[in-house]
Parts: sequence; structure tokens; C-alpha cells
Amino acid sequence: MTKRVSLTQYLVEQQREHGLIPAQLRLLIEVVARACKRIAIAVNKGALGDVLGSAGTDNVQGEVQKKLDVISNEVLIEANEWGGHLAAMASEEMDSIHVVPNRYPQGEYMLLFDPLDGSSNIDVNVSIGTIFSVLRKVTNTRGISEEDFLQPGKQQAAAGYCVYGPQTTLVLTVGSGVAMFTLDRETGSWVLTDDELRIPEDTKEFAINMSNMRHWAPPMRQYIDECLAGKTGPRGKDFNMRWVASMVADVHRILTRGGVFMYPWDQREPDKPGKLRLMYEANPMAFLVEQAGGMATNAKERILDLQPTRLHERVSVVLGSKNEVERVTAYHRDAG
Ligand code: AHM
Ligand code: MG
Repeated sequence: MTKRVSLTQYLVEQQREHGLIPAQLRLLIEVVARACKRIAIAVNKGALGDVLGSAGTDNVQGEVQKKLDVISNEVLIEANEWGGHLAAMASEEMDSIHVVPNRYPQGEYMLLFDPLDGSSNIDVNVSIGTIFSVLRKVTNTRGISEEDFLQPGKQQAAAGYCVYGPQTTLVLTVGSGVAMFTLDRETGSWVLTDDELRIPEDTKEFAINMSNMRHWAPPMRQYIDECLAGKTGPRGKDFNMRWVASMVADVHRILTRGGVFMYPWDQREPDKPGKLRLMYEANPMAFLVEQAGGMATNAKERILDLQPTRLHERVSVVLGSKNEVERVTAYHRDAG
């Protein structure tokens, strides 16, 4: 029988070898993984579980919340509140931070999440997921406020996501590479199925919502035009395109076989840097991508270096295979 490594064993061994996972962080990761299992069960029930459709409410970004957005948010909060590993949580689905109630001990970590990413795909049975980012409270101030969360992504202690797709997979980094776990539904355990995901430096595949092309900035249009020109164009090769419209699924494909994912600024809302959120979408994905040998920028600068000014701040995203991200970023920098 081939030996199976569970998430717990992986975390214990990582701590032993690299000393990167103190007890509170291990508990945190295990609790998030357990919450993701519960979300996966709700997702799988679909119409049978009365979890599809709209919740009839809007979130802080003015987007309609789906029932599963709300359920997933509650599952993550409930699971994480009492363990003593967290000081506070923040989520795409909550206007402000959720401080751990006084009746529980406060831990040193802060957890941010997009509880259910790819909401537009829930009702049509396409892969969706949970994205999370972990920060440490670095200030010595008593109590906790939104300010404590406003740290650049390079300070993340851990990041990961779970994809609810044909398989349920958890992808994790604590800063020493990227590991993937697959949920064994019979035993209910997360089993290590890849301990070192690597993104190839070159690719012939891009992911972008092409319907927005006419709204993009010229460097973005130039890059995609050159890809579309194929073998006889300036790139001298044919490109393929994929767009799941769930960031988790698109990034998962890139971590598995390479590619470049882009959600750029566009002129319809010139004051918004992009659609995706910096702190619980772009930062965790950028950390994973870099740990797998890829690159992530906002089309000009490294995402992990950006100093956030607001919890729900948005950002342009270009991430994936290093040489393509470098090219897109160079086009934007050259354009000034
Ligand atoms: P969500 O957090 O409300 O689900 O929105 C984020 C999603 C990303 O997963 C995905 O990359 C993007 O929005 C899809 O946008 P579009 O609908 O323009 O294709
Ligand atoms: Mg999202």
C-alpha cells in the first residue's frame, strides 16, 4: 500500500524541518481546511440542500450575495472563532473586521478570506472555491482594528485556496513551496497529492475576460493582440485561451500546467484599479504563485510589495508564468 500523508502529518513535518508552522498557525490551517470540507458538502448538495440562488442581500462592494456566499462566510467564522489562534477575521462578505468575541482567548493571527470565490458560477455547477490569507498581528497595541490588517502581502504567514470542482483540492503555502491536498471523501481526510507545485516559466495559454477588451489600456490590448496574432505574429507561436471566471479555478490551472491570468484596469471605472480585491484575492494568490516559481504584479509593481490602504481595496492582477508576466508588466511600465 502506498503511504498516504495527511494534512496534519505534512504540517507537523514542515514545522520539524523548517520551523515555519507554530502551533497556533497549524491549528488555524487545520480549522480552515475543516471549514472548507463543510463548505464542499454544502456546495455538493446544490439544489437538494436549498443552497442555490440569491440571499437577497448586497455585500460591501454592492454585489448581490448568493446563499452560498453567506453560508460559507458563516462556516468560516464559526469554525475559527473559538480556537484561540485568531485575533480577528476579515472577509469579502463583511463590511468591517470580525473581532474574536471576548469569551474566547485572542490569538496572534488574523485571517482574511473570500469565502466563496466565483459566485457567478455557483448556480451553473462550475468550479468555485475559498481563498484565504493569514497575517500576524505585528503591532503591540491593545485590541485590534482594521489598521492591523493593512500589511503588504509579503508579510503573509500562510495563504491558500480550496477548489470545489470535480475534485476538492486544497492548495497551501507557508512560505516554503506550495503543496496540494485532495479530499478523500470516503475517509474525510486531506491527502497530500503534490508537495511541490511549480509553474513553468513559459506558456502558450492566457486567461482574461476578452469581452472587456475595448475598455483596456493600450499595453494590455497590445499584449493580447500579439498573442492572438499567433505563429505569424510577433510572438511566433499560437496561443490558447481559457477563462473559467472563478479566480480559484483559473489560478489552479496555472499552478498545475502554467499560463498567465489577468484582470486588468479598465476605463469604465477609471478610478478603480481593477475588479479583484487585494487583501483576500490577489495577495494570497500572489504568494502561492511566487512560491511556485511564478510572478504576480499589478501590471507595474509586485503585488506582494503593495501597501494596502483599505481592507476592501481593489487591484489589477497579472500572475502566472514568469516570462509572460514580465512581458505584460514591461509593456505597462514602458507606456508610463
Ligand atoms: P467574486 O469574488 O464576487 O466571485 O468575483 C471574483 C471573480 C473572480 O473569481 C473571477 O476571476 C472574476 O470575478 C470573474 O469576472 P467576470 O465575471 O468579469 O468574468
Ligand atoms: Mg472572489
